[in-house]
Amino acid sequence: MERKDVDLPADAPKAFLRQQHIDYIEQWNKRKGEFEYVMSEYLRMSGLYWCVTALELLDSRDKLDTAAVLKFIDECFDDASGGFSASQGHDPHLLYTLSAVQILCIYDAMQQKYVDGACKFIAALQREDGSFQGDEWGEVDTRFSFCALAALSLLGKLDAINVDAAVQHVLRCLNFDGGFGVGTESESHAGQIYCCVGVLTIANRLYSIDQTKLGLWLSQRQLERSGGFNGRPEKLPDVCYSWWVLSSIQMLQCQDWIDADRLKAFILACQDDESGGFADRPGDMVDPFHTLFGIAALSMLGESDIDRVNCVYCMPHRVIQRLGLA
Ligand code: GRG
Repeated sequence: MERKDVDLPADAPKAFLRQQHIDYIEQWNKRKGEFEYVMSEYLRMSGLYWCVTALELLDSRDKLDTAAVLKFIDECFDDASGGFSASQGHDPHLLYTLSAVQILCIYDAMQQKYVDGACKFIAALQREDGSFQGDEWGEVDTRFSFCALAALSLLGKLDAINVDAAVQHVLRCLNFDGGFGVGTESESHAGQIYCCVGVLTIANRLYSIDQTKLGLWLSQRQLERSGGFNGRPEKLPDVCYSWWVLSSIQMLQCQDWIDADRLKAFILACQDDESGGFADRPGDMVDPFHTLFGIAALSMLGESDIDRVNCVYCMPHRVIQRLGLA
């Protein structure tokens, strides 16, 4: 049976458009009054992390005002809980606490109050069964387990939580097909797999799963016509899965099980050669989310114009080395 897929347009970009992407991200952060920018306020801190990381990987930190970024992060820090919010006046959440910690690590601008706050905030969100809720309202998701372990390991403070219980929860979310979902008995999904494999990697517990079975499921995400990855069976390819799938494959060390050249051709075809930036699929609208994950995946594929990305943290590898984590 033919799988859902797309064809790459004959005139789609075939080379990496480095300067256009730098310009696109620089412009995006100047569009403060525009509809799209305003509508993404609820995830601004992560949006900033996507932009900062993409620019770092392109060696272009100067395109963002570092002082303004650090001021924004400080304004999103909640003294009472110790967490960070998406934007000023919003509630703190694990998703944005990880993004803030990542940016602070990239800029080497950590402060003791942030370390103490983040430890307190994250520890308070671990539940008895080892899982994590994202905020005080109680939603539980394997994404939040990753946010907790990634942020604390970047801070050198994994001892603030019960790591073994966190691992046990992730292992309870393992499915018969070798993958992981949002929680127990949830469909395997490449984004959640990245999070769970990330948790197991940070906790040094990858040996607890069948890595061959999972590597096979991940390699089956590559589609025949386009060469791109989907996030689960019977879905269309999307450039962000180039990151979620390939980084997981790297952590499992089975890179040879996919066709890297065809994946690269798909990712390059998702670039917009007029505006810069990447879209989910060729010809669609670009955005900072797909732009970071397109660039980061190309870095893993060895694109020479991009700095090396770390496959666990999605940050420049040199930063992870500076922190003594690689
Ligand atoms: C530091 C890189 C990094 C991440 C932090 C938030 C997080 C941890 C990870 C998110 C992982 C995830 C769930 C990614 C998937 C995002 C996405 C494109 C979801 C869309 O899912 P569906 O099911 O789309 O709507 P499909 O592709 O299945 O049609």
